[in-house]
Amino acid sequence: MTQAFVAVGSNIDPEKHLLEALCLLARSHRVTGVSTVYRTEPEGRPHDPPYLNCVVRLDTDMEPESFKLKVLRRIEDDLGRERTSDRSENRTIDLDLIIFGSMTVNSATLTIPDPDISNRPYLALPLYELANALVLPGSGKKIADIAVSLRSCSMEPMSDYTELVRSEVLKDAT
Ligand code: PH2
Ligand code: MG
Ligand code: MG
Repeated sequence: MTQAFVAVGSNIDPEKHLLEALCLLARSHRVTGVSTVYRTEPEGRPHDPPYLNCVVRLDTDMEPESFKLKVLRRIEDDLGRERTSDRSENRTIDLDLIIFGSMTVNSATLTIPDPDISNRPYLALPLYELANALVLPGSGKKIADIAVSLRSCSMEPMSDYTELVRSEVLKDAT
């Protein structure tokens, strides 16, 4: 069993899609933690709608590549995610595998830990909330140090919505 962390993002009808995606994920996997959900400014494309972002922690028996393709990619497809050559296109849901136990992966289709953890506050701060002692496999960087270095960036916590998501997704978690 491996403990993995998945980053969740949406900027098309995000309240609906983030909750739906996590309910689907919880059908096949034990989700053991849901970070605070934040409303965040779109990174890179300032005129796009704002995002909702969070990170979830779960246990899996799968290998990282098949978890990505058979679980995360399927949920993205089910929620109508459209893929274009623009990697920052507005999206119904984005599910990124960012940490997979103590593994590092560097393949054509997957890089773990996700290099964006070091420069995207919407990844680093929720990850720190769920795993404050985490040391990133490979680089040895502490998530605590990264989170402090990125702390100034603007992210609005969505307290009520976070509680709603947790009550649906962590129902059966012990
Ligand atoms: N994802 C992107 C591009 N920009 N901005 C925010 N705030 N949140 C995201 O998840 C995000 C983004 C492409 O992956
Ligand atoms: Mg992404
Ligand atoms: Mg993605």
